Order: sequence, then structure tokens, then C-alpha cells
Amino acid sequence: MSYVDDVLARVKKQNAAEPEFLQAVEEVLESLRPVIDANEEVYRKQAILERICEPDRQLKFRVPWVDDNGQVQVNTGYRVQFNNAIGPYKGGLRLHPSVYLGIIKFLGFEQIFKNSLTGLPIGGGKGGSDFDPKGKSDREVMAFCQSFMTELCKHIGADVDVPAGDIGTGAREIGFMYGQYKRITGKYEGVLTGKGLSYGGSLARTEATGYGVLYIVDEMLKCNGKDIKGKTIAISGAGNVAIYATQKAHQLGAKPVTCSDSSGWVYDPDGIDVATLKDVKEVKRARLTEYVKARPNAEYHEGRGVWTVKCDIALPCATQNELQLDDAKALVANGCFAVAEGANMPTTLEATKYLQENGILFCPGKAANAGGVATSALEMSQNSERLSWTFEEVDSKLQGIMVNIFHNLDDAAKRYGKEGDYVAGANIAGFEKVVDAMLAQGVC
Ligand code: NDP
Ligand code: 2IT
Repeated sequence: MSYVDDVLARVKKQNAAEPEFLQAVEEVLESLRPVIDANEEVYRKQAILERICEPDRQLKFRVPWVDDNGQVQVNTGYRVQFNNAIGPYKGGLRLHPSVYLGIIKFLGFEQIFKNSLTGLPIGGGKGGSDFDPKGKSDREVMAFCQSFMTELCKHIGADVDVPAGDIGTGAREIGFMYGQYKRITGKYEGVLTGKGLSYGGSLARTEATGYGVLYIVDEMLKCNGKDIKGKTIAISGAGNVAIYATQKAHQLGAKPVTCSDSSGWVYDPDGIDVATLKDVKEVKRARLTEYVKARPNAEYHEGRGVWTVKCDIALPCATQNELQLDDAKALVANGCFAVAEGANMPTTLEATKYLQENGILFCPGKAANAGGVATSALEMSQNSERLSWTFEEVDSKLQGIMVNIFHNLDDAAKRYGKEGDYVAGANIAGFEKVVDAMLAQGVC
């Protein structure tokens, strides 16, 4: 058996109950085959793939907190510190009832390669809890965040592991966690990113992931002789990534016409109105039925279906495996020509294969949504030098990083005879830097 097949079999056996983690590993290892084949002897002897697929450590802990009725609630907290070959562990905290170890491991694994692609010195990690912030009072969210950080603070630090936001963790949660970290450790340091502007946050971090998706799509289209101006875009999700992807799409002259949440989706033929969407989701924290009340031409549909809308470009920005084979078929049939993943692993393996085989320009999440973590790394730099940069400075660095990522993955794909396969390109380019650092640092 080839080295890749050996390791895949081992990972499948050891992690059989974690389908999302296996999916992420399979995608990466399959596309690394040409690199591994070219270096098989060294990599096998050094057990590079076994080491990269096994987290440095996985923390799992009890998070007890008291609800508004005086009842004690218990959630499970996680932090997976996956790989710090090129920098301190870095990655978000997901708060969602679906969270279990397999979700955090898949996200942490993806983060290794994504963070490497940014060109900045950050390793891969991820954390979170099965706590659901939806429907909780601010006091309950604070109680949870304080309890979560009471344990997590023992394992993180500005030069050790720097968590940030993800699904369910926004500015409010980061603020509560930062306050608790400071209170317990006495340290005022850049231990979290996505902080508020009054206490060390970076301008443009809130917008960065969504803006970054559009910057890389713009570059991908340009390099393929196309223009984003005037294109219709279908976007899923209605959270941080989706909102700012929508905003930047408008700014670049495209027309984003959809958004969605876990209950249903909206089609707005006049183009999604960002101010209304922000009011519904960021201020009222309400369902999308509220959006259509304010926009009479818009339609609300229960359940899934956002990918049935006719569009030129599709940007899945909600969650894993939300774009499946049937959705991919509908997109192709409707003339869509580009897909970029704002979310982490939103496209199933079969759907990705179908899209690529049908000539769709497909930009994978570890490249397309890397603008968020890249700007987090810029927040870390500003914290270290105790300065803050202007919005324009951060935004222009972000643009440069996204354009650079695209060319790195384009070049890596070409070097291995896989021109236009940006999934392979992203995995190869991300892997090369990490493996170089691992080999240089010896067996660890
Ligand atoms: P938010 O919590 O701000 O928004 C998530 C959105 O996705 C909400 O509209 C939510 O709907 C929807 N959603 C979540 N889970 C599901 C589900 N199971 N089914 C259907 N819809 C769902 O999160 P973000 O926007 O920050 O994150 C979105 C994606 O982007 C995630 O995959 C995240 O890992 C990824 N990402 C985020 C980055 C960031 O900087 N925030 C950086 C890079 C990637 P509802 O409110 O109904 O749950
Ligand atoms: O998936 C991701 O890259 C994030 N949730 C952002 C991580 C970060 O550290 O900013």
C-alpha cells in the first residue's frame, strides 16, 4: 500500500466515530498524493503524515454555569491544539449544540493548512462547546463564557494558543471571555482575537472573513478572464461571514440575492439589503422571517433550498456539508461558474468532485475564508507592538494576503500538473511550509 493509503487506513480505524474529521483528512491526503509520492521515503521514515493527523493535544472539560432560574447547567468544553510547527496555535471557538470532539478536530486540522496559507506565523487549533447561545440572556451567556474561560485560561496565552470567534462566538462572547482571562491571570495580553476596538481589537477584523472571500473570488475570476461586476451571487448563512461577504459583493458591483439560517432562506431579487440583515441578525438576533417583513419584494422559504436560485457565483458561508451533490447539480444546471467556500468544509466531497468535473472554478475554504484568521494574526501583531493600524492599512494588507494566497495555490497546482485544481493547490501549498518546519524541528 502507498504511504497515503496506509495513513488513511490508520486514521479511519482510530477515528471511526468522527465522520467530519475523516472527511477533512481524506480531502487533504488524497490531494497531497503527488507531493507524498515525490518524497515518500523521507516522509514515511519521519512519520510526517501520522504526526500531522494526530493533534498535539485535545482538551475536554466540564463547563458548569447557572441559568436565570437558578438551575445549574453543564456543557462540555473543548480545545484541540493540533499543530504548532509554524507558530502558536490559532483558531476559533465554536458554540453550537452540534459540537463534539470530531467537529473540533476537523476544524483544527483544516486550520493548520489555512493558517500556513496566510503566510503568517500561526499554527492550527480550534475549540468550542455544545453550549447554544441562541435564546440565552446576556447574563447566561456571560456565566457560560466565564466558566468556559476559567478552565481554558490554563492552556492558552499570547505566545501559546490564541482563540477567536467562530459560529456562535462573536464580539459579545469574546468580550466576556477576555474579561475572565484578565481577571484570573492578571495579564492584559493579546490572548484572544476578534476583541472590541476599545480593548485591543483590530479594525477590519469583523469584516475580514467575508471581505476576504470576495477579494479572492475577484482575483480568481480575473485570472480566468472573468469579471465579478454585474454577477448574481447566491450566499448562504446570515452570520458574520455571510453579512460581510454580502457587503463586499455589493461594493465590487455584484448582486448578492440570497441569505439563509438554520430555519430557512431568503431570496431578494433587488439584492440583499445589508443594513436590514444586520439589524435582524446583529441587533435583534431574530429569524430571517423578520428580514422579509422589512423588504416586501423578498421571499422567505422554510428549510433548505438556497442553491436552487439561478446565480453566477455561489458562496456557502454557513456551516459544514451544507452544499451537497443535488445542490451542486442544481448550481451547474443553472449556469453557475464559480464557488468559493466562506464556511469551513461546506461542500461535501461528492459535491466538490462534481463541481470540479463540470468546470466550475472552485476555491476551497482553507484559502477562501483565510482572511479572518489572517486579520487575527494582524491583530496579534498590533497587540505585540501596542499600536493600532487604520482600517485602510489592515484592509489593504488583507487584500494583499488574499491575492497572494490565490497565486500560491494556483502555482502549487501547476507545479504538480493539476492546473486549475485549487483544492489540490491549497492543500499542497499549505502543507509544504508546515512539513518544512516539522522536518527542521526534528521528532516532536
Ligand atoms: P455565525 O454564528 O456568525 O453565523 C453562522 C450562520 O450559519 C448563521 O446564519 C447560522 O444560522 C448558520 N448556521 C449555523 N449552523 C447551521 C446549521 N447547522 N444549519 C444551517 N445553518 C446554520 O458564524 P460565522 O459567520 O462566523 O461562521 C460561518 C462559517 O464560517 C463557519 O463554518 C465558520 O467556521 C466559518 N468561518 C468563520 C470565520 C470567522 O471569522 N467568523 C473565519 C473563517 C471561517 P442560525 O443562526 O439559524 O444558526
Ligand atoms: O475558521 C476560522 O478561520 C475562524 N473561525 C477564525 C479563526 C481566528 O483565529 O481568527
